[in-house]
Amino acid sequence: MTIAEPRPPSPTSTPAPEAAAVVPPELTVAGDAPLARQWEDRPGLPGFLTTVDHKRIGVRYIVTAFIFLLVGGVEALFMRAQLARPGGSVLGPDTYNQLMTMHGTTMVFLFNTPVFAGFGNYLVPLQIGARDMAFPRLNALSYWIYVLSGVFLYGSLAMRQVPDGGWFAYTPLTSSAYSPGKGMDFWAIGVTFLGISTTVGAINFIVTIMRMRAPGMSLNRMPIFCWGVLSMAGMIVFAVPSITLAGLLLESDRAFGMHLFDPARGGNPVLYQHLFWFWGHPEVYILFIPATGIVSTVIPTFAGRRIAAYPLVVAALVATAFISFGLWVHHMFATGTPLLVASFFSAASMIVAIPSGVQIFAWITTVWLAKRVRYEPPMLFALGFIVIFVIGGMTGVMVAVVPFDQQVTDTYFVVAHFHYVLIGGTVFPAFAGFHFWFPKITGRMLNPRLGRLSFWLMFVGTNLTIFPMHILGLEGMPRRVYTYQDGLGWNVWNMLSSIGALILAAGVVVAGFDFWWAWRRGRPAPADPWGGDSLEWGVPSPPPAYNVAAFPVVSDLHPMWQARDEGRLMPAVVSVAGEDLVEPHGEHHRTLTTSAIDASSVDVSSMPGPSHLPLVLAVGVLVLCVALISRNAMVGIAGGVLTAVSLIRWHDEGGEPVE
Ligand code: HEM
Ligand SMILES: [Cu+2]
Repeated sequence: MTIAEPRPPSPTSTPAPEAAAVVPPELTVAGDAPLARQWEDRPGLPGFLTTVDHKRIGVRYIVTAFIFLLVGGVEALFMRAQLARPGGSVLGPDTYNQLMTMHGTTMVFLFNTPVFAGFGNYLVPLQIGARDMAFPRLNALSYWIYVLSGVFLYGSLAMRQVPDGGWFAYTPLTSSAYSPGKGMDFWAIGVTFLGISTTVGAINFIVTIMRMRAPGMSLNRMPIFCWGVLSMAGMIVFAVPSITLAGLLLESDRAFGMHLFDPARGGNPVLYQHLFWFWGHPEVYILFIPATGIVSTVIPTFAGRRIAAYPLVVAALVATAFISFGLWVHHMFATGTPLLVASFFSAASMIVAIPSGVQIFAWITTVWLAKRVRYEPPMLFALGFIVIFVIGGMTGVMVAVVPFDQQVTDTYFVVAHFHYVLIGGTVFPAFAGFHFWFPKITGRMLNPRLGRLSFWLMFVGTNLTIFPMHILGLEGMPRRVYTYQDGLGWNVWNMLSSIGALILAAGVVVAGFDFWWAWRRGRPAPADPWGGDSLEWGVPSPPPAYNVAAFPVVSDLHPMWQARDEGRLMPAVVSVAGEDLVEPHGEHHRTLTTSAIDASSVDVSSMPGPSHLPLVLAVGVLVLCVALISRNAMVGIAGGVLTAVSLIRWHDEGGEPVE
């Protein structure tokens, strides 16, 4: 392995001044170099459809998820318009049930999980100093299946068969006896279809993080965001099979007359709840953990100092990932769960607050000890997250108490609780991430004044929308009602909540405008606008298709700060076993693989390039889903052929060779 020792930047390559200060010129090469030519996609639509570039796939995930956030937000606004006054006539009961179901399903499945897959996709290879994800074609497949499962779910609108049984689709309500139309088939098949994407993505993250970190980046030098993504991915591998099974079994009952959930014929409807929530509860941490990874990246950057207690914060992340698999029955305290069983899950539901507390104190300590804190928009969203999430966390401990939960289950108190932890715990960190990495992704700066305006509108809007729901719940307002009578003392709180929803929506619109405008006309961004500590700030904004020409050698948890503090450039690997990594030969995309724990032993691995097969395979599976909904054998055969042919071709092309 040849390491290029730090030396002054060569006059030829003119990287941005900041980059020149800390990264050897070998980390980037001139635009027309063979490496750049080898990694760049074909221009236009062919490149768009065949790319396997993690950055392009990451951006697609983020943009698509943002669009679904807007869709879910509009659905919520309609519900709030209906509930603003008693006896509302904006929506009828069926439409309300459809909007409520699609809102919950869209926000959790199509916005929240994918937005963090998007951040992970874009950032993990850059933060670990790799050129791509371990399985680039699988990566493309996971995106195509994600977007096509969203198209499939919303295809139900075109068929006027919209899912209406609630986002957790409990039986017997969602059995074909009580939900005769195709709506809940769309839900069950759509969720199962999407599960393929999430699982494939998770496996990709685990292998990438464990085998492709830069030389020297041992696990205790890995950025916290990557720990967040690794924990998220590990949880997905164990949790998603449960929701996949719930969806498949529900569809078997509905489409093939099975009776797994029908008590009259030996089935058990509570089994469905166990399968759903064995995924459902870890799911909220599958969202929360990468979100905390973003917060643990943003807060130290704007506090200008290392995070307090890094090892404890990492341990807290991993502990949360494990403990969260022991909580799911707290969603079922009112289903006749024996008290002894319930008390175990109640205790576990309180224990899980401890690692979250550790992280919150680490963030507060980091800010507390900072010499100077910069309250830029990313930092505001990160601090807003702490305030809103702590309120949600406190009501979480309340509903973990069995007798209290039995009082408030299925009321607006629970709706308030999960919106505080979901909006506070995931939407605010996502917006911190949007503002923090927008310059890196687009090469342009956002407008900080619009950023601050959007933050305050979202912060005030969230609290005004959701806080009154606690009071409504304590006053007995059940969830999932499309209207309510006058004179129950619920009018003011509902009106406040609806006004709050408008303010929150205005904040999201201001942010959307800021992103759209800056992407086209924003001030050019340097490689490192914030003074970040991890490797993504060492490459230009936006990064070249190959990310790094030479692979940085890492010897600190904060490589960019270390190079800056020591006023020297970072050494980097330029060849291994005589194989030149900067001036590559042959077609295959080359990257480094390193050993799992301490990233000491280094090897070169090659990955296949762009391909249309991931898209074709995803379309094949979509056609199979359509065949299931339409019960059409011909469509089924077409989908089967498309899927089989693309799988065989993929295999013949050698799939994902990692030597
Ligand atoms: C943007 C502001 C939001 C507003 C105004 C809002 C409002 C609402 C309302 C009014 C309901 C229906 C409650 C009922 O009838 O029982 C609801 C349900 C729900 N919301 Fe939101 N929501 C928002 C954001 C979110 C976000 C960001 C998420 C998740 C990430 C989310 C997840 C859910 C879920 C899972 C349900 C339950 C649906 C069901 O009962 O089937 N919401 N929301
Ligand atoms: Cu839970």
